[in-house]
Amino acid sequence: MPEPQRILNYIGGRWLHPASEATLEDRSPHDWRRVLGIFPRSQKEDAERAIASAQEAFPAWRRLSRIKRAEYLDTVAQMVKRDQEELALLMAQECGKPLVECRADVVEGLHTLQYWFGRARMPLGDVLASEIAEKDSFTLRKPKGVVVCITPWNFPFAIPLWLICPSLMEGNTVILKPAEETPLMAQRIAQYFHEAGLPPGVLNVVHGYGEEVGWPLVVHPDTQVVLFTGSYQVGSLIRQETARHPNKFAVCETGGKNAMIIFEDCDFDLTVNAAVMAAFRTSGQRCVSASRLFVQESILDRFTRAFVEKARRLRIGDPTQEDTFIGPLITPEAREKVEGYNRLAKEEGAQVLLEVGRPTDSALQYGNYIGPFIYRMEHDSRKRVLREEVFGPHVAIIPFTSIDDAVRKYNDADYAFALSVCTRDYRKQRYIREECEFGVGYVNLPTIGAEVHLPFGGLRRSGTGMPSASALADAVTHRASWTVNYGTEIRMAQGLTSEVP
Ligand code: UN1
Repeated sequence: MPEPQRILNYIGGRWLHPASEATLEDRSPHDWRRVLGIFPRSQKEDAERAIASAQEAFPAWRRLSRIKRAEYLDTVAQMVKRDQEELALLMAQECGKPLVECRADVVEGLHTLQYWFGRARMPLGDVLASEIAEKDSFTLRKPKGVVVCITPWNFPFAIPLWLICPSLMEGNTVILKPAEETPLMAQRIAQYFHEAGLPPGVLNVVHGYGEEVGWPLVVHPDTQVVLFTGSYQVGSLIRQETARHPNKFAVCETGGKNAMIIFEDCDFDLTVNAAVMAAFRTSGQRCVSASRLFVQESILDRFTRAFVEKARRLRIGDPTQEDTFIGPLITPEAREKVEGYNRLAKEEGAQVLLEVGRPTDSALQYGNYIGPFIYRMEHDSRKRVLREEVFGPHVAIIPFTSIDDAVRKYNDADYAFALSVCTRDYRKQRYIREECEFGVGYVNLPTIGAEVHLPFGGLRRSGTGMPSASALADAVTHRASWTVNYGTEIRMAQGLTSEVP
């Protein structure tokens, strides 16, 4: 077995041990005995060091031209292109996603770098007329300061870049606190920016537990923005905390209970494939994975048979193998949580259609593997399994009769993130779009696979209602107005007199 890699904090352009010297282990989801990396268990002191360095770097960074700032993203993009395959393999080992999905995650990160590089040359505000002919008004964006990015393990490359790239390009400095399950991928991101020659302190990375090093970043008066992707419980604490500060703002992406609405006139084979992808890609561990399939009663049996048959045949295995569809879950605790929900579904009266469980293959015995769990259940908002986010290959098939019945059942939920409607009827497509609450919507597609130039975010428990990805420019900048008088005297708008006695 190869030696575990040494992972360090990156603060002020230097690779540092945490002040306490304490460390944590980064384990392989495929073989939990295997330690891939040793990383810092940072504390408040380390967080404060990173904040001081980000604060110090801010004035010079924001004064640099927007286009020059963006050129660092282009430099990193070139390196990522060079290393794509190696990054994907490392990710498969560290986070357990099948290789094809890891490649897409790397490409999504690359697209993010390219998108924000290009966007630097696009307008950053408007020119507006005034009531007074001698005046012009402008809008512009001003960076906010130090941005804290707290990111999950399920997209360990793309999501940190989603948050870092707009923050840096708009002139903020950044502290990344990556998930403790995927520190190696975060280390790679820091290395790229270091190699690109980013000035010290503009990007900092601190590793460790959320409670120990993430929280001090959130509560500190000198951090202005918190960008968080993770659980509703943590996101909600962050929102409450940031609300107490006069000058702090949070954007939180906090999961979903996403759904597909499948009508009898759908393109059947396409829809079955879309449902398999939505429910089981990433083993259901996406914020946008579908765990509720609303199926019109007239095709319920036919759809169920086809869907269950496909799910039964999905290949569970080592994520570094090309033909694996379902890799291991991220941790043993994650698997126990999913198993708990599978049991709960039965207790709540689910009719189980497929329960693959833990694979018996001895090659997978040390991994966090679990296969698909599919059940049929009538909609009932009191059932916890139909309300709570499971984050695993666990999916309910729920019958509906009419379009209004589908809308009512769909909206009867705590989360509102991704929605897909499958029908050939354009009127139904539009009705669903107008009547259902969601942030990321699809027609005749799975609920997964959003592209980086779209806004990405949900409502209710799914987020702050301020989307992420391309929409983040609004969160990391303040839109200021700037009005200039070219006249030789003061003339006021709104009919206000400018006479001064
Ligand atoms: C997530 O689920 O946390 O839309 C992010 C998608 C990916 C991003 C998912 N582009 O499926």
